[in-house]
Order: sequence, then structure tokens, then C-alpha cells
Amino acid sequence: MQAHPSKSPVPRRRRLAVTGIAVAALGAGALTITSANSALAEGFCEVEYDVLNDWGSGYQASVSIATEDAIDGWQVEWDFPAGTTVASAWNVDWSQSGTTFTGSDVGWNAQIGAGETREVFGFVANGSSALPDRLTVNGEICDGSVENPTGGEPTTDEPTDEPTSEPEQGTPIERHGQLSVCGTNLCGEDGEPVQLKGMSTHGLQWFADCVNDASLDALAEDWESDIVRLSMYVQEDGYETDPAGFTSLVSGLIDEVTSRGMYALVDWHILTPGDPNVNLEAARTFFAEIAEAHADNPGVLYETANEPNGVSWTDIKGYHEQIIPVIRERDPDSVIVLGTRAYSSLGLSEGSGPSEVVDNPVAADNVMYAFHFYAASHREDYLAAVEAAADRLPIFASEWGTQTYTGDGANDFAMSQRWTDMMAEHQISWTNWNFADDFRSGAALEVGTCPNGPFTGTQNLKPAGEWIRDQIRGD
Ligand code: IDC
Repeated sequence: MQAHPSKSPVPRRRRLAVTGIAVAALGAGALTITSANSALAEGFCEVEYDVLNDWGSGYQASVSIATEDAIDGWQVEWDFPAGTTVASAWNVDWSQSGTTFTGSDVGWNAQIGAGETREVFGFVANGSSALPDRLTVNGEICDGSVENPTGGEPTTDEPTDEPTSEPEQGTPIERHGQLSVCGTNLCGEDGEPVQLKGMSTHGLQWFADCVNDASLDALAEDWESDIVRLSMYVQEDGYETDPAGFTSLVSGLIDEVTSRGMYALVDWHILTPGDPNVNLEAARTFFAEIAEAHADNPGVLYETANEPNGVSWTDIKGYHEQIIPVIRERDPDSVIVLGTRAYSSLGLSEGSGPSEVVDNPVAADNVMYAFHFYAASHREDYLAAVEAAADRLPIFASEWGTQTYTGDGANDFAMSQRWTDMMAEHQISWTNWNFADDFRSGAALEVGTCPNGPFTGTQNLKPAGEWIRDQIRGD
């Protein structure tokens, strides 16, 4: 029994359920492989193998086990299609020999309660995402084709592109209204924590033609983006060359983004020089004008300094404490995201860490701290440090990529998934770098996509773009 889910365009979420007993009720869009056989023992023998993302040469999947009787300890085994090899896997003790994959629990995820379905591990593989053969759990064959001598032919439902869950009603701004910081979370007007996910533009001095009616429609409707970060460089041919022009560009884009129901994060993109105080006067002017013009718009968030670097937290904090009042005098209830030391790494990239902020926070309410990372560069130690800090600081990951900190190079989707899982767990909002057609791997769009698109679907997306679109859509 082999099932080949379609490869392109990437479906929203494909779920392959292989079951030896009655078919589980699966959502629309599921590819269900059914055996009518009832000869298998009552009790557990059900595995859900979800292909979360398929980029052609490889894919990412998660594996869940459903059981009627409680179990303590599991081992799964299957045969991949020839040529498929696991590149990395998490929450599982695994090995692969030839086509045979074996994975067992890692202790803390050994137990599955009676009647429970538990997602037990995930992996990234190179090769075909076709359904494996001879799928077993604790030696029990769950693949109906093997244990199905009398049970009739398996049936296969074609996958569809339908979402597996109902779309949420209303735009992000309609659903959450004016945001505020509550404890370490971002909360909607109803006081409930929200996690916003979306894209950052590239530098508007270079890639403003990627931010137009069609692309913003696509971000709102096709990508289901909650937020767009408007990245306005100060140097590098940015704001300083034409303050009035860039202010008006950003101001217009805030209206375009928020009128589509997405939040707009206004990024004062300092980078070189790394001391935000160098641009303090310009920042005052810019934020005063923007806050004045958009004070009544509940969809605006401010990011006062992209990536301070080579400068102490004390100096950065001093800068924020001068800019925050400029915004608050005009727009009192907005959330402000504050750049942190060492390229907004919460100090980590200069040998410090989140505790310098915890111990010496900015004197203001309704603020969050920026954390930026690039998954191929910033790995376990960063992940652990940020996760530990998530209960102590309101963190907003306003820039991150699936590749190295150059915004280029190979994507590390396995590490990226670890990051997005952690951020989902802690409701850390994020905007990914970047929505542009730059040649680098971190630019979501293929070169030449802007300004004409099309921006919907995946035809003009690079691998990072496809992957991140799925993440934003929650596929
Ligand atoms: C990079 C762009 C690149 C551009 C460069 C100019 O990807 O095209 O030439 O800026 O400065 C950051 C910065 C962000 C960087 C990005 C990737 O905030 O400006 O963009 N990055 O290097 N911090 C870490 C990585």
C-alpha cells in the first residue's frame, strides 16, 4: 500500500492515518488509509503520521499515537520509501537502517493515557513523503495492508486543500482589538493572551515594490498573517536620506496594513552604527510624527531600535526611556517593542543574557523586549536561554530567519521548528525576515516576483517562504 500525496502546491496539512481498527474521524483534508479489517486486537494500534510541510526534496512530519488502553513506553517502526532518510528528529530516540526507521520514547513522553491521542515526536526527512510501509507500534502492525488478509481492499481518500480547522472569524484586529502587555504576554482587548505571527518586510529603501495592494492582500488572506513589520532602515540609503519621504511611505503602509485587519509593527531599523543614541534626534522626530498620525489606530505597534550592537544595555535602556515618552504622549495605549543588546539577542551574542534586562528593566509599562534569531546560527543554548526568560520577560521575536544570521545559506527547518514550537508554547509573537524577492535564501519570494506577483499560493516562494507561510497559516 503506497499513497502519494500531491507535491505541489503544498497542501495545507496532510494527515495520513494508518489504523488497524475502525477509522478515526479525521478532519477534511485528511488522506485516510482505511482497513476494514477487524481481526486486529481491540485496543491500540493507531498512528497518525502528519506531513506538515513538503518542499519537494524533503518534508517534515509529526507522529502521533492514539491508544484505547494506557501505555507506558512505545516503539514505532516502519519502512520508508526507498531513498528517504531522516535528517533530524526530536523527542525520540531513533535510528535508521536501510529503509527501516525505529523510534522509541525518550522517557518523559513514554506514557499515553487511555483513549488519548498524543503527538509523540517529529522529524525532518530528505526524500519522498509517501506513506511508509509496515508501520508498527510496540510490534503491533498497524498497516492494514499487511495485517489485512480478509478485510477487503483498503480505500484511499484523495487529499484536498481544505483547511482542517474552521477559519477564525474576523480579521486579527477585529478579534483582538487594542493589544496590551499582560504579565509576560501580549493580550487582546479581552485580556486573553495572543500570539501574532507574520512577516517583516525587507528594507523599504530597497524593496518597497514588494509591499503593494496585491502582496498585502495575499499576506492578509492567503498567508493569514496577523501582523506585518515595516522595516525602515535609518542608514544604508534609508530614512536619513529623505526623512519626509520615508515617514510618508511608512505612514501610508500602516494604513494599508491595518485597513486589511493586520497589525503593523513600525521598525526603526538601526543596525550600523549599533548605538541607537546616535540616531536619537531623528528617532524622536520620526516617532512623534508617526504616533501623532496613528494615535487612534489600534493596529499599530512600535519597535524603537532594531538591533543595538556594541553598546551596553544601560545605554540602550537610556535611549528607550527617551523615545517611549515621545510615543506615549501621542499614542498612550500602544505596545512598544524594545531592541536589546547584541543585535536584539537579549545580550546573548555579546556574552551577556536576559538577566541584565530582568534585573534592570526599562521604566515603562506596556513594553516588550525584542529577541532576534536565525535558526541555523542560534541553536540549543539560545533556545534554552530564551525559553527560560519567557516566564520573566515579555518577549517579541520581531525578526528571525530559518537560515544563518546573514539571512542567507541553507535553511534549518528542524531547528526552526524547535523555535516555532517553543514560541507557540509561550505565546511569543513573531515576524519573520523577510517578505521580499532578494536573492538570499531568507527572502521568501523568488527573485523577480515584485511588483507583479502573483503573491498567493506557493509558485513564487523560495523554500523558506513555503515553510514560513505554512507556519503562519498554522498548517
Ligand atoms: C540584511 C539583509 C541584506 C542586507 C543587509 C544590510 O538580508 O539583504 O544587505 O541586511 O544591512 C539582521 C538585520 C537585518 C539583516 C538580517 C540578515 O536586522 O537588517 O538583513 N539580519 O542579515 N540581524 C540579523 C540578521
